[in-house]
Amino acid sequence: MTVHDKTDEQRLAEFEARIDRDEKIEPGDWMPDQYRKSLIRMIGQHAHSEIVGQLPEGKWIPHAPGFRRKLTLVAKVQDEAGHGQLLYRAAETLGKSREEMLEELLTGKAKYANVFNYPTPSWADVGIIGWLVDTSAVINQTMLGQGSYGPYARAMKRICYEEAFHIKQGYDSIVALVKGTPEQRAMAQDAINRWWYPTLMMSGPPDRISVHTERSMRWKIKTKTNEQVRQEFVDRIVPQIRALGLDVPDTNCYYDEKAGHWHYTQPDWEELKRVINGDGPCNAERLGVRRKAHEDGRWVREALAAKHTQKEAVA
Ligand code: BYC
Repeated sequence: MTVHDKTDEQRLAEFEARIDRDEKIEPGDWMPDQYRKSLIRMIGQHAHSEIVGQLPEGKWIPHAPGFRRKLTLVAKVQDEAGHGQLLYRAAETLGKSREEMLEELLTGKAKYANVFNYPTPSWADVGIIGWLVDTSAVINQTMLGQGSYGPYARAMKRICYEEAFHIKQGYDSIVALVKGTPEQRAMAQDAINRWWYPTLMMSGPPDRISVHTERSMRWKIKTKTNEQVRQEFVDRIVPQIRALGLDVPDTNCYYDEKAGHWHYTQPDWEELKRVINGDGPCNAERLGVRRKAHEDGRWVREALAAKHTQKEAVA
């Protein structure tokens, strides 16, 4: 019997057996349509998050306090662009073109991480994104690195390595503020107050209302649920915040001895829905900047395409 003689049920059973054995699925392998679609959706959204995610911090590059902070921030923002490239490439292996994905981002059809639709009015926001947002991202992406699709899992390993460095740069700049003047310490606290709930939301809606978790867990697209990832984030970050003498902006956040976890107040899930569907404080601004950058870069893409055509004609 060749692979072509098999029924869809047989193929699905073999595919699921491979997943159960923790084998990686590679681009040319048979996979259920829904597995392919789910990965394209998730990797595409992830790529968009890296690209749009450059903007809230990037706007601080000209205003970074000092040469060393500026250099580090430029490198971090460039890393995020690189992650976007890696991820678009990983999604392309599943059959969707980068142009289609970018079109969906620019027309507002595709989602990207909620957190990047919040403003960054102070320098402390840059530190908090590096420290809190990247910690949440690394916990999630370490989990995704155990996932079943080879190209995505491998991209995660490289990305997590760089994100771990981003956490250090964010933490380091917050430590500098905490050790500074009372005004600087207040800036750090104010940034935590504003980013706490959006960062909690970053791990996704609660498991009871998450649409994709069940199937994604079955096929190891995700290897932990949204709530497991969020709890890991809270357990890691709360002691760090308190160790710096800062407050978690949740009066009902306490260590639950019996559960062995930090208890926290649930975010406003209606806010997450609004923000990811286009109605957050900065959605219009972020997409506006992306659209302009896309237009500004058109001549480069056209010049490259012309050069390519010319080479083919000569050959
Ligand atoms: N933001 O069924 P659910 C970074 C959507 S960037 C936006 O739970 P799933 C960085 C979800 O997509 C790293 N949308 O979904 C960069 C779905 O919508 P659709 C960002 C969200 O997929 C620069 C619907 O809500 N990380 O580190 O099982 C500077 C239902 O949700 C969000 C990634 O992108 C959200 N927070 O789980 C600094 C990781 N939550 O498609 C840092 C990859 C939910 O049905 N993505 N939605 O219309 C994932 O791990 C998963 O997609 C999620 C959601 C955990 C986010």
